[in-house]
Amino acid sequence: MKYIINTFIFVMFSFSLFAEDGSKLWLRYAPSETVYDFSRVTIDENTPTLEKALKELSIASQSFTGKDIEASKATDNSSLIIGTVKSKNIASIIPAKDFRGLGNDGYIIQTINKGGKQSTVIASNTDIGVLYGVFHFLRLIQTNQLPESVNIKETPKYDVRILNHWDNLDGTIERGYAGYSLWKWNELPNTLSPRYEGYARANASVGINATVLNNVNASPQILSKEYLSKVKALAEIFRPYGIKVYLAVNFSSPKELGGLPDSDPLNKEVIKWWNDKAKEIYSIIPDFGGFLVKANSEGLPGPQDYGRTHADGANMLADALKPYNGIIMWRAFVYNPSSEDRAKQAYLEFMPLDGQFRDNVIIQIKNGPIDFQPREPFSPLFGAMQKTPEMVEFQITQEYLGFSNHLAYLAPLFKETLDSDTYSNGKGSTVAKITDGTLRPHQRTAIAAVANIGEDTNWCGHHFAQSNWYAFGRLAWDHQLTSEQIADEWIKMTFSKDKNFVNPVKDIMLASREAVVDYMMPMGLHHIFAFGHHYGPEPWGDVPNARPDWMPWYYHNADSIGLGFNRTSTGSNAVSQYFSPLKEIYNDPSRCPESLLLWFHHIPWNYKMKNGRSMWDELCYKYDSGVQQVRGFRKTWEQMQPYIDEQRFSDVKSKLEIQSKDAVWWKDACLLYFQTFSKRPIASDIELPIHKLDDLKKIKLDMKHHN
Ligand code: BDP
Repeated sequence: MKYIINTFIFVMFSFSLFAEDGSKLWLRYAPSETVYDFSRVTIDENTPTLEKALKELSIASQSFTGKDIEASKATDNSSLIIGTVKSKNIASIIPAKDFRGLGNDGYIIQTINKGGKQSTVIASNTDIGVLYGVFHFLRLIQTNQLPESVNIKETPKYDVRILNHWDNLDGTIERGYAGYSLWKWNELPNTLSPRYEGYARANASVGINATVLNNVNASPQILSKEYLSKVKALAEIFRPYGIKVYLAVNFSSPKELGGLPDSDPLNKEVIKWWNDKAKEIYSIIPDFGGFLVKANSEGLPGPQDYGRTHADGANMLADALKPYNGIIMWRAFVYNPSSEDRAKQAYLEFMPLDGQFRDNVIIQIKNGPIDFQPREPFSPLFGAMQKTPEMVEFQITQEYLGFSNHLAYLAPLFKETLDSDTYSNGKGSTVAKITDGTLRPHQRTAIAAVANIGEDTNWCGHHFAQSNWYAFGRLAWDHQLTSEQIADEWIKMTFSKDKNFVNPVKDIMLASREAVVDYMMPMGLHHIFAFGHHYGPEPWGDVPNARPDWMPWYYHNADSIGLGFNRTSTGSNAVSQYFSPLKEIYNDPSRCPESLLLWFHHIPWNYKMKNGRSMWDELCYKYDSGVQQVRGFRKTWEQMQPYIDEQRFSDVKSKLEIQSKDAVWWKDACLLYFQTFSKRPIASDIELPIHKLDDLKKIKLDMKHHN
């Protein structure tokens, strides 16, 4: 009997090596033959963060080699020496001047030779810097990149590297596709899910140091005493991992929660209410980060309800948080149903306020002027506000890129924005350099992204969606990393280091975002999604009495002549919001990048593209190419079975099947619908539509859980 039990345990154990559910993310620390032994660690300090650093080394060492670490204060015989500038051991090795310029989060990783023995030193000004250094060191090992001798000095490009959770207090997530919220508000603060720490650890491993816990469409309740005690519990778990908590606030909180007659930012009682609230928050969460605010946008309250400006509103909150070093991230995502092109509205609203904001306000601007579309030009507000700190908001959750069903690696999208030249301070004024302080030094720089994390076992719904969380963190740390480098390290840590797996999968990832653009909205088309849930195509969409700026026809403008939104000087003149020479380039169809042609121009169906095809034919080829690419991804993935665990292999496989069907759905819906205007045949050498337009128009998805 004993024998049988043992065998059973053995079988279970070996099986678990092969069945992976994705819950470990990129922190699997897969056993490997070529592992550097770092089991003897020297450390002569003790802080909660350094304990986490040791814990991480222990998890990794056990997983790599089965050997736990031994920590001691003495340096003899040690393979790894870690500590801050305050450590005696570190001070005897690294000269004080080397710490200059490392700031709070930067670190040094260096190989030293002592008495003929080689060890690695990880040092920083602060304990959190040491933790980041430890994660970097472990990443080098996991990706087989640890050289004989290292000499690394790293500092992050942005001060605040923040996730925005659109999590509601009832546990649902707006635009969340990985199940319900991680935050169990009804259990907090008494029951603490182990996933809270897992979340903090994963963020710290990529350098994310801040989080907004709740939806920008904020409930005033989040500021109640009851909820603040729950927030405090989370903040305490996150703190050793260097993560500060922020909250999204509802501008009407003084009225809704505080019972005041209004929430006018110039009303003394309202000001007092916020001051008192700030005091209360900081008394229980001393390192609280600040507020994120969506105001006067999509029906939410704001200062304009009282005839005040966005600056009046933001400054009032900024003053309340200033004594505690808190910041206000004030969103520029504002637009109203009006005769003005939606793409122009944020700029028109905010430009006159440039210079009026307090220095602890940062304007948070979505990467494009509309709304997280598969492709948009960068928002013209970047660089335009000369006297106001600006930050980018990306969307990691795939609201407009196939939810957690489609494989879309978003580093290329993030980088496209960050690398865009705004020309605001002459050539080379990229969005990255405007926002990271290079061209415009500001007190604090920041970068945000809407998270795709939920309670699903694999955190993000699709195994590959984890790469977007990872990529955002890595780019927030260093936007000069290439999409390829990031994909490479992520694949090696998450799946396998075998080049027969890494290379083809990397090719899939790098092509994936453009494939989505091709089968959904090529050539600058945008916002032709199904109403409300934004999953499938609905270019014909026309909901009675709905706002025109929520309707696909508002954006695509298909007619008998052509397709696209005329934003040139003869149209809405949105091009005028860009600096020269961009405004002239975008204004001229022959110079405008073809990837943005229909964003800026209404183009005739027979317009000749650079490759000689008519615009209509090119549209057909683009849609078809999107479909063919996804088919290719599927084929490649089929070959990947031998390299990874069965569970993740088949999970991804079935998602790719959905994506492949969806791509055909998109192509057929868009081409058949636009054909009713172009009256031209589908290009003869592409795959012909398999659906009928009338049938496609009948599809109504039940997306209750997806808002
Ligand atoms: C849009 C989403 C909506 C968000 C809004 C926002 O559809 O759910 O509330 O953006 O960013 O993309 O505020």
